[in-house]
Amino acid sequence: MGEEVKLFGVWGSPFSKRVEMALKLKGVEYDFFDEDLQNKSELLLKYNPVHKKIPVLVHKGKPIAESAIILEYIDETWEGFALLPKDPYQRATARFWARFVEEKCMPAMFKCSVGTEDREKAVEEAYETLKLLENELKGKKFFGGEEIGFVDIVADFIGGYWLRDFQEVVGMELLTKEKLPKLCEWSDEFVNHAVIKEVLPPRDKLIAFFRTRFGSKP
Ligand SMILES: N[C@@H](CCC(=O)N[C@@H](CS)C(=O)NCC(=O)O)C(=O)O
Repeated sequence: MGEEVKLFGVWGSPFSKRVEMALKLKGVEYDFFDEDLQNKSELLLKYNPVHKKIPVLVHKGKPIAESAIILEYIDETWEGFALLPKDPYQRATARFWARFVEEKCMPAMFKCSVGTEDREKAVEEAYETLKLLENELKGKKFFGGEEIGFVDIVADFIGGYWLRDFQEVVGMELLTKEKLPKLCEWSDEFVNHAVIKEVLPPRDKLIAFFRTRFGSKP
């Protein structure tokens, strides 16, 4: 029977990919259920009746929602690769930056998909948040040091191809070597990481999705 791990997600969602990255890093096997968000399954609505969103992890029949919370659950449930550091201060620091990504960077980046007049301002605001993230990386390979961990995974939209391809499609310059060199280096490490590489969505499919959704360049 095994562990009975099910993940309700969407193939290209950075939120459900966070969960897949964590499961793969831990070496946990799972069944993936690709949801159609225009026509959500009965099971998704049953497992996440509050937000009705993916991802939902179902472990031994018990559902857990919200990707960052799922990551912590995975870290506490399975031994092996540690997503969060053991030291309480370092754990708190990792949670701080993960929340910063969630609450400041992600909304600022999503705002960049608006029309041109507002876009310049939105890109500037997003840049200010990413600059703080860049400073936090300092001389480190990943946010936690030499190994990939919690903050890197929560920041997958930035580190993975999502942001690079999104900015290409909407025609903005945000994550560039000139503007954010350390974040670019980190992003290269991230996409080339042996486990992450396997989990990232097919790039051509992602670009096609962004084109359909945001592609009408004014
Ligand atoms: N805070 C949530 C965000 C998840 C999220 O935004 N999921 C989107 C897809 S990427 C969703 O399910 N949207 C469906 C809806 O809003 O109806 C998390 O971290 O899990």
